[in-house]
Amino acid sequence: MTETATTVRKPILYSGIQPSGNITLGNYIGAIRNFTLLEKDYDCLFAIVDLHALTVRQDPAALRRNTAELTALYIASGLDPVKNIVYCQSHVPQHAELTWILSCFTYMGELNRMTQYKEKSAQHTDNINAGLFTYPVLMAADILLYQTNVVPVGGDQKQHLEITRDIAQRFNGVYGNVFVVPEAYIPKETARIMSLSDPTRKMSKSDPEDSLISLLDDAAAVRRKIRRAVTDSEAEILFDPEKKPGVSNLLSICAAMTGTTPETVTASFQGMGYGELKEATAEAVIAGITPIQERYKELVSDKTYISGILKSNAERARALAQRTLGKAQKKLGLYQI
Ligand code: ATP
Ligand code: LTN
Repeated sequence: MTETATTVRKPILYSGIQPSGNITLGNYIGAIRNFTLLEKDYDCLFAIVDLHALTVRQDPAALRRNTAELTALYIASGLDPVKNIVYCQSHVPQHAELTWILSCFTYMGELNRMTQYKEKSAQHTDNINAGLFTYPVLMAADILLYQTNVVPVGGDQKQHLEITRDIAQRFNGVYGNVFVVPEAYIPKETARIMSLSDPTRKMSKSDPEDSLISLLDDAAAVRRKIRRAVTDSEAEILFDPEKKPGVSNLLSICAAMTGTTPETVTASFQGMGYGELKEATAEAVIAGITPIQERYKELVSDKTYISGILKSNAERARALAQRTLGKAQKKLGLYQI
């Protein structure tokens, strides 16, 4: 039988992570791992959003290193950089160009309501820059440039997705259907991994080393950090994120890394102590991240591999982005030459 030449186009999925520190177990469980589960059903773009990272002061050498590291970790975690477009935001100038256009379709009042802006400006009082304020417009440009249908993100990004939809609808309302209005994909069952030193806050890659597990931590570091993780003075193993955030965080991590639920892990630890739970959690993390680290080492041992991937994927992304940007420019009446 001959195969028909018709290829059904898959919906487009877009997501991004900032190269603002060591990629954490939270980033893996909350984001990267879900991407690997979704990639077969979508045409995917996974960005290293380095322009977003500039909203907080970055050390140049660290930013360069983190960009290469995140690229390699995306691939080492299972994302195919040929089937998907794994690329770096600053390599595609269309992001910055569309941001300007979209900022003329975004209201100050809308940006003022953004929780992330309020939080980050409270955290960095010495550097409340305009980029921090217009961060969601750049994020809208990222998404809208590729006619994205679906955006998998954590719950913290829901507001940014809503403003993206509002901007797209506002623009389309005036100029016709230029942008696809994207949907957020926020998996309910995905655990929010909390800081090991303060389990009431989420684990963040820009926080101190002892509060997070990096995907590149060796086994000894994982064991040490989990052993020191803050729990409480009781002894009972219960999954109750409100009353027992520390223990519940360990149960969530252990469950996510063994492919089960926190309730199942809780049941299997009845009659045991925190020491045993910590040990089992550490071993589950080590078993989950070791294969990623092995693949990572192979990828970075070839000095030209990562830059080659970034170069070819930037070209693919630019071609797609230019189609949308050109369409928007034309509709706006910017003189075409
Ligand atoms: P930063 O410390 O620079 O703010 P971050 O670690 O919070 O960084 P982001 O780059 O903002 O990470 O987020 C990348 C992705 O990882 C997002 O989809 C986000 O929802 C997810 N994510 C980040 N932290 C966690 C966490 N602790 N648990 C689950 N998912 C997370
Ligand atoms: N703001 C997001 C990172 C991000 C993003 C995007 C996610 C930038 N552009 C486009 C999805 C789609 C964050 O901080 N997690």
